[in-house]
Amino acid sequence: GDAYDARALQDKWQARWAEDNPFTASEDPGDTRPRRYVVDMFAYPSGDLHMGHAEVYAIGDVIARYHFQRGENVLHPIGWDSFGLPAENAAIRNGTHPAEWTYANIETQAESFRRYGISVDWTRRLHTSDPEYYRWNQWFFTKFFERGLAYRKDGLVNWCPKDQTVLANEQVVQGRCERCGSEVVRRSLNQWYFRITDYAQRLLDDMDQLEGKWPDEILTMQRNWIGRSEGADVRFAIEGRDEPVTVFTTRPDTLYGATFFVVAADAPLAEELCTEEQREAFEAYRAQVAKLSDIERQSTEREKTGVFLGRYAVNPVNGERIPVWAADYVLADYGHGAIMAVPAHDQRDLDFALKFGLQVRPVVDTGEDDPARTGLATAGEGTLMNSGPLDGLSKAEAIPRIIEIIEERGTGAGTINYRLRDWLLSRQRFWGTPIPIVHCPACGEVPVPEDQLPVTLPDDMRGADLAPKGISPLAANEAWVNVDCPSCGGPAKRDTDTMDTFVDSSWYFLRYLSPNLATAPFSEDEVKRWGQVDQYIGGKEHATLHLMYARFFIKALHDMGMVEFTEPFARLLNQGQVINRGKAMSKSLGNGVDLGAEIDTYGVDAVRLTMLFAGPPEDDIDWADVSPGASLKFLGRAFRVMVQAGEASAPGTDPATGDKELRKATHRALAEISAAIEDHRFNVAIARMMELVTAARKAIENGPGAADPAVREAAEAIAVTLSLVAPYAAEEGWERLGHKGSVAIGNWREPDPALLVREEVTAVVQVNSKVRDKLQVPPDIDEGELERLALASEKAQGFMEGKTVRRVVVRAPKLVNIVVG
Ligand code: ANZ
Ligand code: ZN
Repeated sequence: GDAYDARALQDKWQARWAEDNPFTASEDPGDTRPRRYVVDMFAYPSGDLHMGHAEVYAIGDVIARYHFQRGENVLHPIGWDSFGLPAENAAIRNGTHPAEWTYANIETQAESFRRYGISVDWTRRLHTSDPEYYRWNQWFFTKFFERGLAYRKDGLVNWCPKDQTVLANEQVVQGRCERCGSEVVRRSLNQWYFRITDYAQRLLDDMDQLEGKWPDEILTMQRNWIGRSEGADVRFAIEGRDEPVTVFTTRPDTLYGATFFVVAADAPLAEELCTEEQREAFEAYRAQVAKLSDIERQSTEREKTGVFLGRYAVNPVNGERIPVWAADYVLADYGHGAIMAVPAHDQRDLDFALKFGLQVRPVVDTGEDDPARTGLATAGEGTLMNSGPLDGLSKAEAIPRIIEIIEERGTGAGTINYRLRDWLLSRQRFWGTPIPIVHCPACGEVPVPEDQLPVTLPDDMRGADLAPKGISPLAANEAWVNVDCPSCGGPAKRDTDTMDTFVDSSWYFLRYLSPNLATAPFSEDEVKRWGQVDQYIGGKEHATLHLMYARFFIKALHDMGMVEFTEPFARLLNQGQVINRGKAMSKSLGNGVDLGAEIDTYGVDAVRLTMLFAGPPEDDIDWADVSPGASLKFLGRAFRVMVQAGEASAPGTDPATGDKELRKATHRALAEISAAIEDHRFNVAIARMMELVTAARKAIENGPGAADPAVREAAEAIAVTLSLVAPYAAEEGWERLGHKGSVAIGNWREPDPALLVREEVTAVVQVNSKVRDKLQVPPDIDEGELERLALASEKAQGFMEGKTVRRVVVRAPKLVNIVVG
């Protein structure tokens, strides 16, 4: 039939693509075509693909297909991030092994990806839960361990009471578990970490490479997360204690204004410093603090609380005794967990001082009113006072001066502090990469030697065996846990924790380059050839998680001499969310939209086109505001143009003799579509495709007719450009136009510059019906634009001075009459 039949085309072309594999990247080192590496963030296999997947993969696919069309050697792989809690929770519910749920879902998603027409290289498919993959997580771990980048320590960790596992700081969102939303509590545990803090400064500095190529928003979030602060460490002697206590301050210039000292109430130091007289009050306070969630503690609204510890600290510059308090607004795990309080210039300290009647001493004259009276700390620029040798200096002069002084006296030093914490790696769950360490009573922590990797997960555990217990379920599997020490051969035990799954996703884009390599995580030669990921596409929810971890990983691999570059992703595009009726889709709101149902109703092409036409890719798409039905109608019109042109002429027809107007429209569309795609303005590109279809229809129906060579040229341009967004309609249209093989590869057309030149016409500008200026304008200028140009004309303005514009008559493109009075 001549009508566009989405479903029939999907079946036909899926089978063809499966047979021909047109999207397989060339591995031939002699292939001189430019290489292009496009990666979509891989999928977590939780059920079938949903609307969010449909959007991100539609976007990645336009980009990949554009480069395929340009004749480049494109690598556009696919994989699954297939370890993680949902699989394990499903296994516990169903009495099964997590692998069953995981691999069944992967197959379902793989089918859906094929149906969705994504231009991927299926030969490189990977799953992170395959031992062939995760053995390399273990290999990296042992290399990091050797380099001191992986280490174990006791510490207060974030604990999710529901998932019964620890969480990295990055996985705690406003005090809640990023996955399940439970309120996170603190626990002291011995855990494995990656020393990402060693890279804090490089993570900041290398953002220079990403400026303008990653969204500003992500760079800002990463900068804030790393949280670099310049300042000083200052050591305060504590009466009755041998060791001084160090505080970190960003305002060492205010040292003379420190009137009290505060220790985090939940830090061991507070307990230690508390005197016997104050013990009871302190214990009561600490119990009260322990009950608060992190959300409450971090609230600035809440009134300040605290307790005097009965002891005094000594200011190292003036010998002044200041009282030591414990409070919850000082955090145990930032800086040194203790502060010098300068209430005149720090609002938190001022609130505290006013509540507890502590002294407020301004040391910077900012010209503002006394903070003790106004309740407002003064943080601005000013001149130092009450500060001995600093008096009269500006803040900028005083900071280096006081640092000099404390360094000379040996009571402190200038320093840089980062908010970033080390990456907490251990998880007390089953479905992840086992940490490849053996604990030996004689040898300590022994990494599993390379020839004994992978340490595979046992396959004899299912259902209730996996239930969360606060320690890893693996600990109960004696056959698995008990091993011979790889070093001394004596009886030893495996580490029973598994790795955070963000380890898996930190390097998968390197594995795609040589997915079956059995001797190394990736081929260094292939990495040299392909280089960085040219374009990465995914959600901004990963700003301080995956995107930070992957950056760290690549720097560590760079330092190990394994990769030449220092940043994984040259360019990053964050898509918005697909929402419905103004809200994120959710079961509880009942506003979910089922991708499969949309595809059944409108077809893949129309759903993809709708996603991309809705707006710029970084904006959210409200599915209630878009019209897949209209997309389907457009595809029907586009298809008909291709069919009609195909029936009326044959491939190879010279377009030179064709209708000039249509030829110009075609070449302009080609130029504008290229520019829009490169700019990631896919909606604009589609609007141009729509205009081209309209122009071609006009030429067929009211112009030179379907047999005109310009109609064929336009129809072929429609097939080629449409293939980026609606591959099924485009493939079939291309075939109907008489071509053999897929339209998708190497068919992009460069516009003919001669056909891009725009003609101009003369527009007359009148003021009160007298001609005052003449403008050269394009013949298709719209009225608003012409009116704007006329009103901006200096000559016309000379006759409008002091008068009011009453009315503007616009006859585009020839005439504008400005009526003034
Ligand atoms: C004295 C002072 C005077 C401060 C002043 C600020 C203004 P950022 O910029 O976030 O690094 N501080 C240090 N450790 C803390 C902790 N564990 N919990 C809560 N607050 C802590 O903040 C550094 C400033 O936050 C430090 O500088 C310290 O207060 C406080 F006019 O020291 B300041
Ligand atoms: Zn041993």
